[in-house]
Amino acid sequence: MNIKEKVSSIKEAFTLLGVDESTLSAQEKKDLDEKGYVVFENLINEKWLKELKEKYEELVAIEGNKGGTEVHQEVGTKRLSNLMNKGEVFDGCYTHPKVLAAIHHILKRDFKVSAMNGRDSVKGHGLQALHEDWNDSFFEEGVVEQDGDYRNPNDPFNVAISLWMLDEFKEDNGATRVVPGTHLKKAPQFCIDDRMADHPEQVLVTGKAGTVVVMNSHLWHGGTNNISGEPRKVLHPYYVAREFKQQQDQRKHITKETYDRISPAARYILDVEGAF
Ligand SMILES: O=C(O)CCC(=O)C(=O)O
Repeated sequence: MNIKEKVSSIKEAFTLLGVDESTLSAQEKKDLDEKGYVVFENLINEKWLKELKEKYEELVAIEGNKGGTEVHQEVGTKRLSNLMNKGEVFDGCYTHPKVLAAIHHILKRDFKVSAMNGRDSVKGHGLQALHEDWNDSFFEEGVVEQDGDYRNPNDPFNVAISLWMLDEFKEDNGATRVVPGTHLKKAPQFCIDDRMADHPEQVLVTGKAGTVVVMNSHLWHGGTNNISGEPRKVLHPYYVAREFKQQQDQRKHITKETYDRISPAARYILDVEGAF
């Protein structure tokens, strides 16, 4: 296929990006199925890591208290959004073959980017309620009938996320907590009373800078309190099954500069083909 041709399925995008059945090992697939997440160590090389960190800091300095406004702001947290339009350095994150293979293993069908945000909690902040990332905002108004959960346990999974650690995630700087296996349960608000409290089965996902975690977003998870105040910058390329709404309308936000720079496969994954 010519590199400039239009891509019309995730299968075609995968062929162009070099994703196939062997991209994930059997153990990686098992982790996703059973624990609900998989850890890829050293996925970001040193040079790229440095560039990503520098760009993150540069954007935080430029955007100040406006950071994250395109999608979401959070007290005590330096957030960024719309990163696909804020630097070529981010192009390789949401199109990384290993990440895409893991996302497809979770969603098992055609999908697209939902949003690409960044998050860095400051000292004494960052604790989030245990949550899953699936809620009624993904449906057109009036479509969802709330019956105690937003997803039937027999339905396929709808959302998945990758966590790109730009700093080391430690026990005391606000690493993400997860409760392994809970992607197979109902959402936490229907199962536990105090979602801010530690959960007896929670695990802190720690890792060196350069580690990437792919997580089923129906897994119960959340940021923890940054006690030490050391930075814990993370990027969140986040995906949704193609039939649902994106957290950030990519077609509305895509700039001509980004559109012209990225590949047809990337345009398909952002769902912006024909925007210009
Ligand atoms: O950055 C993290 O540790 C997780 C963030 C998260 O789950 C969220 O913002 O919804």
